[in-house]
Amino acid sequence: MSTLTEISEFLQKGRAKSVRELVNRALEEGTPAKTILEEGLLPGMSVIGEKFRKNEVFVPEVLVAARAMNAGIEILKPHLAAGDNTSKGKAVIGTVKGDLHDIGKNLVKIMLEGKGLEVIDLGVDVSAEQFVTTAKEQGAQIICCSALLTTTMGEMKETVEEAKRQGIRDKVFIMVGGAPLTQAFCDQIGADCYTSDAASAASAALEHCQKSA
Ligand code: B1M
Repeated sequence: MSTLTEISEFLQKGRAKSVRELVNRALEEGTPAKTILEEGLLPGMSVIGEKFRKNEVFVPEVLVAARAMNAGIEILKPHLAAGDNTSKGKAVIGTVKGDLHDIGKNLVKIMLEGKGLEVIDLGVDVSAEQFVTTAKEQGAQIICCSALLTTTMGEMKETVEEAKRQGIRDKVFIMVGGAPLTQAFCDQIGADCYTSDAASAASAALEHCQKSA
């Protein structure tokens, strides 16, 4: 079995310690961090997601798998984020109100930092007011909202409306993403940018900062 397949298997079993060891081994073997993420960790989490959907595993198993995933990402972080250190812009990031999923949001954060953006991470369960007030106080050009639940993605519209209420809509670039989102939804709520993955989000954010500099 290849190290990447083993990473996926141990992630599915929620074995954080083994995932850590295997991710380190894969790095030592010269496997690029992006490959370890995309061909080891993410496929493991996809299998868990599919089993969760079919009621073959339940929240506790998903939670330990998520911990194992985060353990792997933590090791990859310096490798994924290795890039330019000069600040290219400032972004506020969070998972929207009512939503506790943070793995995708954390990946977007790592990629943004890798592109040289300063990132203020508000964590999970973040209200529209928190997003906008923080962006205003910190002078951030970008707000990044992540949502994984169909029941919470509507919160992103609140963020767009709150930015209008606080008078900063024309100063802040609102980016949205997460598994249930689409470009059509982004257009419908009046956000500025939708991307389907973390790396594209970081490229779009950098492009916006360069254009508006
Ligand atoms: Co939850 N969960 N979960 N869960 N969970 C999903 C999302 C679900 C699809 C599972 C399923 O049914 N197949 C389903 C949602 C159904 C729906 O809404 N249609 C679901 C459910 C129902 C729930 C609960 C309601 C379960 C319950 O309690 N009965 C509950 C809700 C809790 C809450 O949030 N209030 C719940 C809880 C949990 C755990 C806590 C156990 C755990 C989260 C742990 C954590 O995040 N720390 C969990 C997990 C792990 C999942 C699955 C299995 C995996 C999510 C994940 O991390 N994927 C998920 C199934 C799935 O998605 N297939 C599922 C890996 C991650 C890298 O992908 O976050 O999509 P993702 O990020 C991607 C892109 O979307 C994008 O970049 C990343 C890739 O590069 N991206 C952005 C993300 N944010 C972006 C922002 C951007 C741009 C791109 O710009 C700003």
